[in-house]
Amino acid sequence: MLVYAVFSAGAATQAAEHLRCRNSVVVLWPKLSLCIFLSSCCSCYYISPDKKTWDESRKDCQARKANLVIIDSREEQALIKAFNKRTWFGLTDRQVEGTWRWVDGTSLNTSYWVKGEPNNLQGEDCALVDNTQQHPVVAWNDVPCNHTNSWICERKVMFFLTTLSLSKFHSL
Ligand SMILES: [Ca+2]
Ligand SMILES: [Ca+2]
Repeated sequence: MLVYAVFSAGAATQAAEHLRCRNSVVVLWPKLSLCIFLSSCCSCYYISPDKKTWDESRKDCQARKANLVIIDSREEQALIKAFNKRTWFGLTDRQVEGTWRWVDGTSLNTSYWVKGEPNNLQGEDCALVDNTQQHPVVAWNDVPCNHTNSWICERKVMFFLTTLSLSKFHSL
């Protein structure tokens, strides 16, 4: 079973809609974060209410002991699309034009670019999720890194549902 703990005001409704479809449990939490518990791994997310450049967004994530989200499954991409916000995530081709890398240095294997993207139209080196796309999953576009957008941080957590407790959430 998949259990999602949602503690975001803005994204909670959208995420809850998404999660209901997946027969999951949603737990509301009075913090701007969201945790997903799978059988083998867990991630907590932060969905920003404000907007910053890609670099500023990444710094914000690092200050939360996290990083811009690395999307490594279709399910995770669908979840992030379901937040329905125009958001930065942890993918850039800044170092080598056309070679997209995640913020942990790993290369891009599976991608969800909108048709015609990435096009590097204005020297576009940072990727975002375009919430205006109708497709439930495909939504990536490359845009200039100095544009300001909302962002999503991800932090992997090392505990399982059985050990879930209020104190552990607060310690995040
Ligand atoms: Ca580029
Ligand atoms: Ca583009």
